[in-house]
Amino acid sequence: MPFDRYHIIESTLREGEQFSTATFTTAQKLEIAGLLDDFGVEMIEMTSPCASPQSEADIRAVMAAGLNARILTHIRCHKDDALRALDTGVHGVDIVIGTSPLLMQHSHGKSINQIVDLAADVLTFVRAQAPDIILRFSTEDTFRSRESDLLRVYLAVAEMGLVDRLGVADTVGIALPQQVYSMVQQLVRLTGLDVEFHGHNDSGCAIANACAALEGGATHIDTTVLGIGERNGITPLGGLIARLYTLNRAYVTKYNLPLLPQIDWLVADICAISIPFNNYITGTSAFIHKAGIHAKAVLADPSTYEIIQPGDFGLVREVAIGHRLTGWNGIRERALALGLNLDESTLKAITQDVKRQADVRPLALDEIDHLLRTAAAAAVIG
Ligand code: HCA
Ligand code: CU
Repeated sequence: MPFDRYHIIESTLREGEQFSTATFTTAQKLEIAGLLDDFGVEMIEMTSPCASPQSEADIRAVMAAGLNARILTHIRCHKDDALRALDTGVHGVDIVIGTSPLLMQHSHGKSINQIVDLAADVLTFVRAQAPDIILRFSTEDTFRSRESDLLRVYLAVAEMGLVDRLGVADTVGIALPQQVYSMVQQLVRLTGLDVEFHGHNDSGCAIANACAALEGGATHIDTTVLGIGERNGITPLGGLIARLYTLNRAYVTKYNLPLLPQIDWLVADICAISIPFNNYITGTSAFIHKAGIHAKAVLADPSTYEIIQPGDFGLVREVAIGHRLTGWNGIRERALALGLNLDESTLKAITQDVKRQADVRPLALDEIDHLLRTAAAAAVIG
């Protein structure tokens, strides 16, 4: 079952570097890679050494850090690129070439037969140079490619017996989960190779598509921290974790979950962006319960309205009480937290007072505390 044996290919240092505000220094790359390694991602993908001199030096720097994660780099289907990638000593090389009519025309100008010949040439070359390297071949824009073209390329590559993994890429974020499922399932069935899914989020399906890929038999999923990448990015690491955790917590216990907030905060800080309020797990409101009905049930048993336990990620839930939707159970909980034992009618009266005042503006916690303490003092005097 793929959910039990999937690997994360964390591409913040490759796809993530293609995000509008991401320019990582060497020190930042080392910090991000180190945290991702501590979190437990199995593979870290880095920008091609052909991109710039610093990109090449950074691969060497991360390699020298001796992390547990396998370090991969991502290159075009070119022998020159492959040679430079191999020279860095990386553990794996991810090779990609466009197969959609649009990319064949505007990106590299090659026909499907030429793509197959080039793949044979480059893959044979890499394998001869580095028999033990982890080698992956991927088609770019898989979901706008003709199915017959895809099968021709993938089957030819599989028959060469040179790659460890085939990649499927939803480059423009157009695929639906059912399409991803079918494509992956077909590749697994026809080739028996490991299959990787890389999905963009232009239409909001990146997490669902990654999950569908796993259901279809994919063994590797690409993520980036907060989902950063070209345009609005790809499957976010935290979002994938949230999705898999809620299927079965056992699927994600291999990762050091309490590190996730730190990883999200670090990358947000480096990219000078804020974490969206509705982000999976680390969004500011991810564990805030507000309406009185919710508060009552959550205080009795958090699983009534929570499918993810914040404590698993080193986070805490909050029951918000200073608003007009508040209920007396939430107010009572606060009184108890302050060590105040108020009777039910007093708590209900305070609740009505909070609602009246919150109709004008929300109350801060210390204002509610003041109401509770005043009532407690009056009860003692009375
Ligand atoms: C790119 C394209 C890519 C490659 C994905 C892959 C995409 O920016 O080079 O190699 O699996 O989305 O198709 O990121
Ligand atoms: Cu991409």
